[in-house]
Amino acid sequence: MAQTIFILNGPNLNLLGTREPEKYGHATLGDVEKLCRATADRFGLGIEFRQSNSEGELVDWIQEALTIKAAGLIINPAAYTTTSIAILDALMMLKVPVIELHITNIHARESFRQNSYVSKVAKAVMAGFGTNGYALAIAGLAGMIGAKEK
Ligand code: CA2
Repeated sequence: MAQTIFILNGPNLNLLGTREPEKYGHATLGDVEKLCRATADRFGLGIEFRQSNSEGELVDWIQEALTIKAAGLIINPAAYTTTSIAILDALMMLKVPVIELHITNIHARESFRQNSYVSKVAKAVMAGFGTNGYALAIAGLAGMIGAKEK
């Protein structure tokens, strides 16, 4: 059976492609989901691609990833990156690789975006590649979990 990876997106990312295209590009979250499906498929991986504006729902989904024995998890925690100990605690329970992803290079932006709780448990961090970073993160995660390109 195909291994499944979770790709979680935090608050306001549902508006991707509709605001600040100079920072975040023109792709919508629907476009990003398609990119992720196509990329994961190359590696024979299934995906659960989700977005929530609610911290608790993101925590529930991380716990679900644990329950269904997901093979790995990619998260763009958005503003919860620097505030959510609840998300950090949930991620700490996972035994599989966690990849933190940001569309922009948070280290070149305001200092308040740079102190990430999620980085404390992330096996790798992807930042600044625009929405193409999602495809790069899937390829990197595939390598970590031994999923070979078809
Ligand atoms: O660069 C990233 O991916 C961020 O995680 C995006 C977050 C920001 O708080 C982080 O510091 C960096 C913001 C998400 C807002 O999403 C929108 C993007 C485009 C248009 C509207 C909302």
